[in-house]
Parts: sequence; C-alpha cells; structure tokens
Amino acid sequence: MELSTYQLPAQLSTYAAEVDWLYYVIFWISVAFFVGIVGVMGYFVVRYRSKPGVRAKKTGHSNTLEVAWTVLPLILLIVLFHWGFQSYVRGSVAPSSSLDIRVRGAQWLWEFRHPNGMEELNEVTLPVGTPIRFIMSSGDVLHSFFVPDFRVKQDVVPGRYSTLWFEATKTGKVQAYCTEYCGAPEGATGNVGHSAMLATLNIVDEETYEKFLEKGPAAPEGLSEAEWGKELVEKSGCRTCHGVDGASQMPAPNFKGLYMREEKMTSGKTIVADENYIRESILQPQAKIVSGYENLLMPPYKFGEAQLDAIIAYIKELSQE
Ligand code: HEC
Ligand SMILES: [Cu+2]
Repeated sequence: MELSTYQLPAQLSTYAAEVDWLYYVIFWISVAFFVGIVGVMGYFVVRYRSKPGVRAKKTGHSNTLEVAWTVLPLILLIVLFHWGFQSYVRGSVAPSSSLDIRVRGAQWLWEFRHPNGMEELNEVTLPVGTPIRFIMSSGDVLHSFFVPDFRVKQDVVPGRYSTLWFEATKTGKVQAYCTEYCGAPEGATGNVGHSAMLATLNIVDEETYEKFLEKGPAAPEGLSEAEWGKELVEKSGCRTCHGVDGASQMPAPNFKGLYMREEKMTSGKTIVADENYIRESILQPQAKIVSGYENLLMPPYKFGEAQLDAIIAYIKELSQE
C-alpha cells in the first residue's frame, strides 16, 4: 500500500491526487493543532495542579493573544478555502476537449451511450488519458454516480441534466456505485435494488477504444448469444413495433419465422431474409422496404458486430421454435 493511499482508495484519475493533497493538508494541520492544544492542556494540568498552600492567581486579559488566535486561523481558513474552491471549480467544469458520454440512471441500472450511438449496460468502455464528460439524467428517482477511485460523485436528478468529468490515468477496471438510496423491489431481501446498482468502468488505451467503437461490446458473461440478442431487442425498443410470437398484431413484420422467409419488397422484388438482409434491415432500414409496411418508418440503429450477431442469433432461434 502506498503511503498516499493509506486512508483513501487508489488514485486513478488526474483529479484524485489534487483532492487527496488538500485532504491530507487539512488532516495534518488538524493533527498538529490537536497535538499542540492537547499537549499544552496536559502540561498546564500538571504544572498548575492544586498544591497545598498555593492559591490560584487571577489571570488578566491579553490583546496580543486574542488577535493572534483570531487572525492566524483566519489566514489559514482563507488559504484553505481559496485552494479548495479552485479545486472545486476545476472538478466542476469539464475541459472543452472532453469526450461526451450520455449516462442514464434508472431503477436499478446504468445505461451509457457513446458519441456514435453505441450503448452499454452497467458497464462502459472508456479511453485512458482523455477527459471524459458524463451528461447524466434519471429515468425515475434520484440516483447519484460515485467513483471513489476517481474522487468524483454527482447526483443524477429526474427532469434535468447533471454532469461529471474525469480523466483516467491507468487502464483497468474501475468500480462505480449509486450512492443515493434509490429503493428496492417490493418484498426484496439481500443485495438487490439500490445496493446492486453498480457499474464497471472499463478503462482501455486509445486504440482499443477506437476498435471498441467499431466492433461494439462483447456479450455479457453468463448469457448465450441468442439470450443477449433478446435482451438487446427488448432494451432497444424494437418490441414497440415488432412482435416476436407470430400471432400479435404489431405495426411491423413479426420476428418469428422471419429468418429465411421469402418476402416481397415495395420494389417488386422478392428477397430471402438471410443474415445479410436482416443486418441491412437494422442498420439501413430504408434500403429495402417490405411490401405492405411502407407507411411506418423504422429508424436506423447503430450496433456493434457482436451485437448484430446476437440479434440475428435471437431472430434465428425464434424461427426454429
Ligand atoms: C418505429 C417502429 C420500428 C422500430 C422501433 C423497429 N422497427 Fe424494424 N421495422 C419496422 C418496419 C415498419 C419495418 C418494415 C419496413 C421495412 O422493411 O423497413 C421493419 C423491418 C425490420 C426488419 C426486416 C423485417 C422483414 O420482414 O423483412 C428487421 C430485421 C427489423 N425491422 C429489425 C428491427 C430491430 C432489430 C429493431 C430494434 C433494434 C427494430 N427493427 C426496431 C419498424 C420498426
Ligand atoms: Cu440509484
């Protein structure tokens, strides 16, 4: 353990060292005053203890002493306030070169959106050595984003945006917490709801981040490809237009039985819905329009390669049942 982090978590952002310096200066000033005051007090207790035959003398008033113990702490206070305030301003105002990431807190998850539209859930990949600004909002109640290793914390408030910025100094995984008590499911016990509202910041080098933006995130652990695809379809709002059970009357083509289905397009051509067609339908929905569905416009989506694979695996699975 380094001495600098003897009381505090690891310093993993440019801001952390600055915050800790101020903290330790205040801490050691307090220690010095504590030792000084208690020391003098102890000395006086012994030195001026009651002795038989000695009467207490009245003490007078000392202007010098009064002025000294008013002015000296005042100067100290002004210096510490100035230092703290400057540090606070640096921590509040993100550099203009920052990379903007949208963050949405909701019971009980964190959603992250990269500038190119790529989304991640409860985990976010970010470049090291780059100022990053989180523009945060809440989908329901008060939350608060807290990264102890970065020394940053900011409330996430319904109905408005709040921001938080940092620059990571090392690659690796960094833990973030929700630090606003934001509830638990009804009747729940154990580590659920608020206390499970965690996020992992995956700090990588610049090159890996660029690659990540192209390729997208890898499947979360413990989920099969099709299961991840199902999660993505549900989370991305596809189900507001598309049915998945073959029966429902939805405004867009049903995913059940879609894989390898022969379909007529508005161009008059008939296509077979293979992997490439499904991929194109998601990334550029207007390239080919299914006949009979020309009145509803599907928005284009941005997904990484692994995410597209997962969605296609899910659509395939739906067609096999
Ligand atoms: C606003 C409604 C809407 C949303 C949301 C939507 N779609 Fe669509 N989608 C459509 C419509 C309408 C069509 C048919 C017209 C066309 O081919 O563009 C379509 C077509 C498709 C097709 C081709 C279907 C076929 O029968 O050939 C695929 C695949 C598809 N969407 C996937 C998705 C996925 C995956 C999502 C979510 C990430 C999604 N859609 C979200 C409206 C939507
Ligand atoms: Cu929360």
